[in-house]
Amino acid sequence: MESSVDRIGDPWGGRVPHGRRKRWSARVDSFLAEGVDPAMVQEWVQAASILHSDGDAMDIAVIDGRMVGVRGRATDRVNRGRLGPKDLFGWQANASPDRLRRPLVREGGRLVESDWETAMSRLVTRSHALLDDRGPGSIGFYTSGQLFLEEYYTLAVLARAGIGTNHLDGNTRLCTSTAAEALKESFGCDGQPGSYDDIDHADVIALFGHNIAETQPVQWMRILDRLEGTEPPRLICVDPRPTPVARNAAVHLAPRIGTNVALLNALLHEIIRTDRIDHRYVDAHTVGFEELAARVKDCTPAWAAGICDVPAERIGEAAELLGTADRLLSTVLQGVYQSHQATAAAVQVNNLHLIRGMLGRPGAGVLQMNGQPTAQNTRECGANGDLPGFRNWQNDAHVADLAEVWNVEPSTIPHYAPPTHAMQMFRYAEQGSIRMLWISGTNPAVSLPELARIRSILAQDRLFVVVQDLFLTETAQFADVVLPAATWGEKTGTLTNADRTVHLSAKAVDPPGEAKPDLNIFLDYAARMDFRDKDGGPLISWNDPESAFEAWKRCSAGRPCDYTGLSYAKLRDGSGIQWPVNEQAPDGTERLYTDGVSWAHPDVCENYGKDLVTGAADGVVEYRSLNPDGKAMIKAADYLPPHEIPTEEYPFQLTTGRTLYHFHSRTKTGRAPQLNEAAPDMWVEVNEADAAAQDLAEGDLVEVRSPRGALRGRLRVTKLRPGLLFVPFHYGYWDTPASSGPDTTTPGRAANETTITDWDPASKQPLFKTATAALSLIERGNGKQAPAPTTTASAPMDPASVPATTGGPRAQVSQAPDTAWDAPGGNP
Ligand SMILES: Nc1nc2c(c(=O)[nH]1)N[C@H]1C(S)=C(S)[C@@H](COP(=O)(O)OP(=O)(O)OC[C@H]3O[C@@H](n4cnc5c(=O)[nH]c(N)nc54)[C@H](O)[C@@H]3O)O[C@H]1N2
Ligand SMILES: Nc1nc2c(c(=O)[nH]1)N[C@H]1C(S)=C(S)[C@@H](COP(=O)(O)OP(=O)(O)OC[C@H]3O[C@@H](n4cnc5c(=O)[nH]c(N)nc54)[C@H](O)[C@@H]3O)O[C@H]1N2
Ligand SMILES: [Mo]
Repeated sequence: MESSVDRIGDPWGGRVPHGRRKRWSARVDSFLAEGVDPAMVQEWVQAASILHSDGDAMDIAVIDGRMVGVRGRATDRVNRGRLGPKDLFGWQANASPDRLRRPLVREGGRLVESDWETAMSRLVTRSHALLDDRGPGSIGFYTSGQLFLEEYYTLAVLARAGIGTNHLDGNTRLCTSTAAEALKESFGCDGQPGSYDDIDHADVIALFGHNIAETQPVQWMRILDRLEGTEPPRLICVDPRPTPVARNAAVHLAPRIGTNVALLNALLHEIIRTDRIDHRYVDAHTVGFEELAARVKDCTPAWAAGICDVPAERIGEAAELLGTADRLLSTVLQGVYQSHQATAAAVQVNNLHLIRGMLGRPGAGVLQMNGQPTAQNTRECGANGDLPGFRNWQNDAHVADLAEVWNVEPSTIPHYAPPTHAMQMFRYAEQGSIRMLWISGTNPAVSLPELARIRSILAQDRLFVVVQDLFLTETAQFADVVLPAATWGEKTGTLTNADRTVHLSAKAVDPPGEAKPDLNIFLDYAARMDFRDKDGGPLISWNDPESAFEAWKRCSAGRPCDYTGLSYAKLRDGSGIQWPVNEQAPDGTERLYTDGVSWAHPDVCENYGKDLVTGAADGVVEYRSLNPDGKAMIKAADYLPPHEIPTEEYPFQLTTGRTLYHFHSRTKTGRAPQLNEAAPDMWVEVNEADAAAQDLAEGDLVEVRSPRGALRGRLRVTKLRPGLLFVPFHYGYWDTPASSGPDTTTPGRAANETTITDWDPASKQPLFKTATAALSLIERGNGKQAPAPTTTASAPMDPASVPATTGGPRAQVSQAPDTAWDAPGGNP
């Protein structure tokens, strides 16, 4: 039966019970603009979501060249037609009147409208001047996890072989560099072992620092459906906040932030103590077990309880579930990745699976999650700190192979040092060795830590800043040249989600004004710079998305992320397909490591591993002696306390993160009315006991001050762990008039005013989750409420005290079963 549901008030829609090992039923969610009914739609254009890493497949409705709505794709393996609130409503931002329509250039200190010829020639003139005077190391590129594969690949070729700079990284550094690093440390190579379909089979699902209900809502719908079906899974949630995941968990552990390694070591201790080990798997497929067993020998639950402030019995219960699971699925995300021992902790989750032999079978898998929709592609294509195709920069044969693909000399490709990570690029810009920074598809003036410092870096006269975006963002206001980009729905490309599913997302409508796809901008730059290969031919010979995809396929051939069996034709119409796709696996590969680990061999592996404490890279000799046969590597790590611990001046721990209705700096979700109104402004979450101790109440305007800076927001009293403050990071400066530049005099509301310039030593991912702060009252709320949703982790302590978050009539979404899919023998 088709139904209509307020998907702001009820973000996950209704439940359809989903039995273990059964096929997940389809439900087609659709939302059309007011006054539009499906019969009026002239065209449905195939796409996939770009507001998280789920890769939910959908079609865009078009009337007279305008987007008028979206509908989930029932045939797709990822979402079976379901969509989350951001996907249902977020597309409206495309048509926002304040989209950038023309390039801007800085004249006399101000940004003024210009044209492509002027803007691009400024860029090219500056590039040539810097190359002549200071060399390729003076130019840096900071890109995204939100463009398309074709765009990253083109950027990687032009930056690494065209300019010849080592300074190319993505905001994926802030996002999933730990996922990549943890996979490299354990399996020798990036590449997600598990599959979303593991949710259908698992009997225990453990979520480590991952609020999947709010950040991948469609996979949460799948878990919720299973909780109502036969043989429901038991959930373990490790999160200091009362997230929807925590509320549905069989065991909820709410540790002190920054103590994940202690907790994981205790869980490993218990599993080893009780000998819940798959010894055959360990012997056949791994190295390093003895070392792990020795290192966690004293890490008892009682020991960890003291560090994590979690009852030892709860740790025991969690260990019991993990140890007795018959199919265990674990997911890991930012509560682990954005802390000081990020890689060390993420690797312990891999260890849990290795010692229990829980890999490569339905329901037995690890999801070292991605966050951004195309972060996987940034990593594969080498637009982050790796060489394209997961090639190893320390392996000369890999560099030579890449040089052959590009028809350049190996010496053209910088590989004398590890590729520069984003935090280091900003350091170089601060110190003056990077003089041009080209920022595409990311908003660092909101998303990087310690914003006062970031502003001062971007504001320097000597730094030439290029910003390629849809809007005049906080970052664009610092630019010397602003390039207007087309986005999702206005350009064609492919994207790969967190479980390696590749989707095609096609152009549905024209971009506004003179805005251009990022691919065309990069191609135009490469042509103007006249980059050549070693025979004098053009370095970049492709000219549109499909030819770029074909070029990438050649680069991926024989590599773990092999795309050679894919084509645009194959990706059209049906479902997304999981890489590797090649002659051996023409229909894709559901799970990696079904028969031991395949890419850890010293000749094949993506890196030779790092010291988890110092981050120092190992060399090939050490690697060969540790792992001559290319098995999975069990790496132990001792717990180290967080770098900042509460003091009298800063008595709280402070963590930051997301809410269901907004995406990052809200350039899209803040412009979709249903989403914006569900969480319109900054708030601060505090535990009821802490609020009472400071005589604070819901709605009070408070200041959160850290050693770096301060922010203000209204107080929300919740059940998060005592001693902790949580703030969302979605909100940029106070109302900043676009023309007058950032207002840095009033206290900010951005979370990153308070965060620290510090990173995990192995993955270089910054620490957004572990700071300290003081909390003080600015102004009594007098009946006001925090602008925080009630449907999420920020639900108020007393539900009756605050009106429930609802979307009203304009948030009504149609939900319809798909009988063709659900019929016996229907689409498999
Ligand atoms: N609605 C929405 N969805 C999104 C996004 C978005 O902006 N909005 N962004 C996408 C992107 S790019 C990403 S990376 C993902 C992120 O997805 P998540 O990682 O699920 O989101 P976060 O809110 O950053 O952090 C998750 C949880 O970590 C917990 N946490 C904090 N400190 C610790 C700790 O020390 N230990 C543990 N175990 N947990 C801790 C927080 O309480 C929080 O609930 O979401 C993706 N999906
Ligand atoms: N305190 C704190 N800080 C965090 C985090 C946290 O949990 N806490 N999380 C971190 C994480 S995981 C992430 S992923 C980052 C995200 O941080 P950012 O990447 O800075 O966040 P977005 O707002 O998504 O910025 C993307 C920009 O790209 C633009 N854009 C969208 N589509 C396109 C396109 O097709 N082409 C171009 N050229 N531009 C486009 C958007 O308008 C927007 O300005 O934030 C990080 N920062
Ligand atoms: Mo992210």
